[in-house]
Amino acid sequence: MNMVVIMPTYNEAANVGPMINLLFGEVFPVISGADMSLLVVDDDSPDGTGEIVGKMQACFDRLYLSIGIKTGLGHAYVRGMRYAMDRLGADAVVEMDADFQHDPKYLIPMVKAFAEGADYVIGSRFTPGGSIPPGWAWHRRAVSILGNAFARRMLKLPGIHDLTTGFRLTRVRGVLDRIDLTLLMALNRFAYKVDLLYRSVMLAERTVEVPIHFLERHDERSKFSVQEIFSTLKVVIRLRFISKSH
Ligand SMILES: Nc1nc2c(ncn2[C@@H]2O[C@H](COP(=O)(O)OP(=O)(O)OP(=O)(O)O)[C@@H](O)[C@H]2O)c(=O)[nH]1
Ligand SMILES: [Mg+2]
Repeated sequence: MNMVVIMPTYNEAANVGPMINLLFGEVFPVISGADMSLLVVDDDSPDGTGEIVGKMQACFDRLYLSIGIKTGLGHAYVRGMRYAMDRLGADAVVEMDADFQHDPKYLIPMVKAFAEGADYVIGSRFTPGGSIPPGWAWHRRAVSILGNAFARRMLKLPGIHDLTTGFRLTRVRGVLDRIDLTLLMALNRFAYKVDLLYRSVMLAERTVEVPIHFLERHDERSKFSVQEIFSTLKVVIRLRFISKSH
């Protein structure tokens, strides 16, 4: 069983090396029942992230690199998902950040849930046992909590507590291979995530949430923006109308 962790990077020179070493050194070896690969999807980062990964490929057979131009996070994921399905023969893919906000240790319960029959596994910050960073300012916490509650109601997914998380595992056959990735909304932004989640949940026979503690970024640079919030709300509202008309 071929599992490909897809990790988009843009200016992650400080994080990507330690992340690759942690995954191949400590996490992948303790995962049984899946052959784990890592695909870094870099958008020609000016800080040399791609070169670091390129050099490390000499040490790790199952480390892959796709370099492209920067057109936004969703497009990077689409490129990575195509690569994983078409060239690496992935049976499942994982979406995961490179900046240590997603603790790689959660891959272990996520792959386990998949091995036990889940088609879609959500690394959830809002399910009991999960959390958002306690250091986040109140307004950022409020946006995250209220935004999720709104999306959950609008999309009528009461059983799903985290619709905007970036840490997810998807079965290829029957789920990812049935989604036309080019049609996803807001691929130039983070907002594509809620569209992809909605479609995946609709296609998956079994969706499971695994609680995660979402960590603070390693450096304190943050791209949290009002534009991203509005873009996500817009996608949720459009999805609601699309689902109604069916
Ligand atoms: N290839 C690619 N990767 C990206 C792009 N934008 C973000 N990323 C990567 O996607 C992951 C998530 O992006 P972040 O910038 O950490 O987003 P975030 O966690 O919502 O925001 P922060 O609070 O800034 O960490 C990281 O691994 C980034 O390096 C992009 O346009 N292209
Ligand atoms: Mg981040």
